Amino acid sequence: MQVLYDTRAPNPPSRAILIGVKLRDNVMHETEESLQELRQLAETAGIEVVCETIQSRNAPNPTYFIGEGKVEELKPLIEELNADAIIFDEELSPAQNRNLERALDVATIDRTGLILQVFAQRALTKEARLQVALAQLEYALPRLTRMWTHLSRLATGGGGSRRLRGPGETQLEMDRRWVRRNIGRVRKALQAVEKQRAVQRRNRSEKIKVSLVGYTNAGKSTLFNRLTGESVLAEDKLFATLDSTTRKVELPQKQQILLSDTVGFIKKLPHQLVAAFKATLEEVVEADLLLHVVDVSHPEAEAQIAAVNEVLDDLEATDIPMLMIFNKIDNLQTEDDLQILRSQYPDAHLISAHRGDGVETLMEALSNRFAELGTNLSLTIPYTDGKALDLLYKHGTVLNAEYASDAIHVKARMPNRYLKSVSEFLVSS
Ligand SMILES: Nc1nc2c(ncn2[C@@H]2O[C@H](COP(=O)(O)OP(=O)(O)OP(=O)(O)O)[C@@H](O)[C@H]2O)c(=O)[nH]1
Ligand SMILES: [Mg+2]
Repeated sequence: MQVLYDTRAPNPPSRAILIGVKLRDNVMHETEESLQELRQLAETAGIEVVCETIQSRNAPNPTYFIGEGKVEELKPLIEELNADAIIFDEELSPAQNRNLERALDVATIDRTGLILQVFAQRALTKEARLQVALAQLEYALPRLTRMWTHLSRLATGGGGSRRLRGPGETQLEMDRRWVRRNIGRVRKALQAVEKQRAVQRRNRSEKIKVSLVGYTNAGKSTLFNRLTGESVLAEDKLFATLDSTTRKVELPQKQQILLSDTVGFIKKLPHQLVAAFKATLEEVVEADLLLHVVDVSHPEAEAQIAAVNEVLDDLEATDIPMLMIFNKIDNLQTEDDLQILRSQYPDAHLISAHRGDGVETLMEALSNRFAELGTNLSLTIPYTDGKALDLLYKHGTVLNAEYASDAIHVKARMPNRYLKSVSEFLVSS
């Protein structure tokens, strides 16, 4: 069964008012920067932003998140600006979402919903589409009344027709059942795709794996292209990359590594998406080294680093060694901008993936690092030379040992300085 879910909303809104809320513990400029990012997300989704507004409150209003007075203020504004949506820079509860839609009679989207929409529009491969569909369905389940028009498109290819109209509650119950059934279907389809991926991954298990991680738009794909000679999509848009791409790269000391470009992270990345993108994010979790790419020319660079670390924490990937890569140094107005970050991350590599500055030094550093970690070797060791195997266990990492009738066939990684002692048993490296 071919399941290719069309995850795009059929009638996306076109003119939106953005609403930020500065709660007691927030700092105004952070709320403003976050709203700026929301604008970028909206524009990426093809929505025109007709107005931005920030409300300061001690705590969210349980009914509307914003205050009732603010809701009243919005009514004429929506009319005047001919807006067809309001977009919140927060996660609304399903009830708040519904109440706002009823009160204002326009589509109400929260930050999570918007991020899901951007992902939906940008998902090109089957796996990415399935992952987005899964996240959307899980997000939709408690919000069904609102999401319905959107969800009706998700049915394509999933098999099984459904009636569109039914009386009140029954319809809702039917919708819920339908969504649950589809969650099951999408999961199954994803499992099939993931099986293929697992096979690919097994074939690569002996290679050193390096993954690019970082905030969306930091320049991961640009760096990936520069290091691999590839031309994956790199552009000034949020979430240009949704699939991971892996290529072989040879380092200056001839070691071969597998470099993966991955999906970018963002503040308040919906947990449904992190969960749904588990397979894609395996490249991150299974890496031997992470290159954390940061756009140092961004005013929020520090907060972005923190947001990325949070997602890595969520993925339980904080134990993986990580190199900080400060990108876009060509964009910096003065060196002063860097000082605080430099003092926090003295080992960070300063580069411009775009112009190429610092990239060679980075490659050298990687090569030195892996010289220590070792080269991948295949060896055939006769049973009479057990000492060689001991050496491998002592100084290197034995990845696989097969005891055949004539000899032991070993795949291992060994620091270069010990290579000589086992070189006579090498089959190939
Ligand atoms: N000035 C400058 N721009 C850069 C540099 N590296 C990347 N860019 C630009 O930054 C934008 C984003 O680059 P990408 O490589 O797509 O970023 P990404 O991290 O892969 O982003 P996502 O895939 O969306 O998460 C593009 O317009 C790049 O041309 C750099 O060193 N200097
Ligand atoms: Mg990218």
